[in-house]
Amino acid sequence: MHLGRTTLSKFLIQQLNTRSDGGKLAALLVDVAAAIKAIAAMTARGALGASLGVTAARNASGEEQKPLDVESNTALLRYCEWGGLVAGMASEEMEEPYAVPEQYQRGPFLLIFDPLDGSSNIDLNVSVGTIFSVLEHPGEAAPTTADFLQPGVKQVAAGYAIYGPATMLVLTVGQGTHGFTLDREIGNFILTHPNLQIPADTSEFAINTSNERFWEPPVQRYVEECKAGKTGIRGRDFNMRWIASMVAEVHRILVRGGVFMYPRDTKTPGVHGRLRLMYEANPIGWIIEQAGGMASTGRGRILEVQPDKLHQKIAAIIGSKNEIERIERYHHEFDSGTDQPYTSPLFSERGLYRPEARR
Ligand code: AFP
Repeated sequence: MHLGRTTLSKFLIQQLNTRSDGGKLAALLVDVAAAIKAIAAMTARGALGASLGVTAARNASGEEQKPLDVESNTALLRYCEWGGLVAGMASEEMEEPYAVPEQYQRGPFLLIFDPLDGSSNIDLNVSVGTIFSVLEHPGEAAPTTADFLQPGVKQVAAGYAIYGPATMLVLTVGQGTHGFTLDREIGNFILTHPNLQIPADTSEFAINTSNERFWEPPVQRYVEECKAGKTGIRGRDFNMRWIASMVAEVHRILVRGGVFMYPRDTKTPGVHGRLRLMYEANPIGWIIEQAGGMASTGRGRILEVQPDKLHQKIAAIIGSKNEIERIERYHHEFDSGTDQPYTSPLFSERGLYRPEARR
């Protein structure tokens, strides 16, 4: 066993030593990591645990809750509420923010999380994850919902865990994106992937193509061009992957490049995307940016979007820089009516996106 390895706590102490509240932020991230280890143990039991199937409950977005969604949520609350580090927490699985119980001290941070992302995969033994984001609490009193509604540029830490063949924790505190692997024998996260960098170009994309008819034309155009491969204007073949677990998708992109899209669509009237701004898009967006990639709605930087609701959904197009710039250009050309003629049926005379239907 190599004893000189960098553990998560050592790494955080070194990275955060210039912040006046760096010790507290490091301690909070160590608590989050402890919750993640507990969730890793629960998910690893698979069918041997009693946590597969669904509960009768639904979350704030009306989706079925699995027992492991609820247990992972509870793990994060219990591990992080007691230490005087958070003023409150908000979760994809809870309608309202969670106030720190009276017996504990309130701390300077707000913790936001999706306790088990990709939970539709749990029963299939496919990778799932946890996503989290840390903000400063702007006040002294118990936080209100409004205190949580800060744009992603205000995050002071963000990360995700992936429960795959190995459990990994990937995080940023604004000085690059770094990956840690859980050493199960000693119970520590060890720095194994320092300074992850996403290649600027890629030939791989991830999107749920069953939604194709609901996409906007710029996304239609991009995907059509990728699918045309060598025979089209891109002049090279692309590959496509879809795991239905954003964390697993993003992890692949961090390691070998790619584009992940859950774009704006017309599937559910009035809802402009599938992913949650505060629980998924902001933390993942910052991690991607810190690794040299981009995170966009198609029309601008995700991290600059001012949230107006805790459970707000948003379009997310993230990954390799040159590809995201191209997709943003396609949106701009579409919005300004300067895009090229396109043969998709959606553009036909009776199509959904006739020129006069454009905003
Ligand atoms: P769940 O956590 O409810 O499974 O949602 C996962 C997710 O938000 C994201 O991780 C996936 O990319 C996306 O949903 C998958 O959605 P599809 O149902 O369109 O495959």
